[in-house]
Amino acid sequence: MSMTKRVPAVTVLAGLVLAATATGAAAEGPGDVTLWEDYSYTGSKYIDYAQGSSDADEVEIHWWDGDNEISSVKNMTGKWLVLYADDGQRGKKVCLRPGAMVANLGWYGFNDQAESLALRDTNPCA
Ligand SMILES: [Ca+2]
Ligand SMILES: [Ca+2]
Repeated sequence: MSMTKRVPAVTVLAGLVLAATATGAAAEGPGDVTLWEDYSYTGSKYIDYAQGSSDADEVEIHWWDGDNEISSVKNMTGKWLVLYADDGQRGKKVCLRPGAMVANLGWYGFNDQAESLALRDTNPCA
């Protein structure tokens, strides 16, 4: 009967989720913000930040490894991802909705511009 088949399937799925959480190393997983040097999620992965890893969810992109180089982004968090053109969450910004995947930040006029980022509960660009 179908009910007996569903139970193990759910158990396996829960196990996978727990395993991913336990390792903490799953790239681009739920809760992660990932920034790449090149278009379409390629090149150096300069930022792979797990939501909640810092108190204010504010991240400084390294001046040498990432500033003015970021071209694609995945926001796998439940928050708005804000990219700033200057260090310290300042300057021109672009706001990407929860779950946003942007293969080319040029679509937002923001290719090779980000120097810092933050996660926010509401859209600060609205
Ligand atoms: Ca680039
Ligand atoms: Ca920076």
